[in-house]
Amino acid sequence: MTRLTAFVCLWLAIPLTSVAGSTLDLEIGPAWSPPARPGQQSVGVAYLTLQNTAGSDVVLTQFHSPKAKRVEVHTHTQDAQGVMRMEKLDALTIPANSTVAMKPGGLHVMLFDYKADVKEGASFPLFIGDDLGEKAVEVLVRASAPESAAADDGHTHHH
Ligand SMILES: [Cu+2]
Repeated sequence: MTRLTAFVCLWLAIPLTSVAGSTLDLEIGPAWSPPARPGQQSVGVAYLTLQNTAGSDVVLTQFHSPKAKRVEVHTHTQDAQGVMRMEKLDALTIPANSTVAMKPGGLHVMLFDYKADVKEGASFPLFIGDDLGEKAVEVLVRASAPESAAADDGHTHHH
């Protein structure tokens, strides 16, 4: 009887968390976006810190925001001529027990047909998700990375 109860609970738990959209097992660190510059209002960029404390990889495939018609994840790569180019990623993998920190010049979220009606100090929602669920992230509009974003970077050295 105990065994049957346990089985039923487990079976119920899976679809319920899925419906709630809480299956996305990620801790989101500071999310920020620099204010749009004059003449650049149609394209925005955002940086997130994504921490996966679970024992399995999280593969993000869904990105959207009411602030943009299209949201993509880009990486910067250097071509043979030394020119930095942006490359679209179809999926962003956050490996198990790892943190992926986006930053200027590296990984970033690109917002196309961006509605630049948010001023510095304001925020806007960004939705990220995998095949099972999604999560809303509040992106703060500010001129530079929050202190804690830099501190989360495992490569930061203090002097
Ligand atoms: Cu880009």
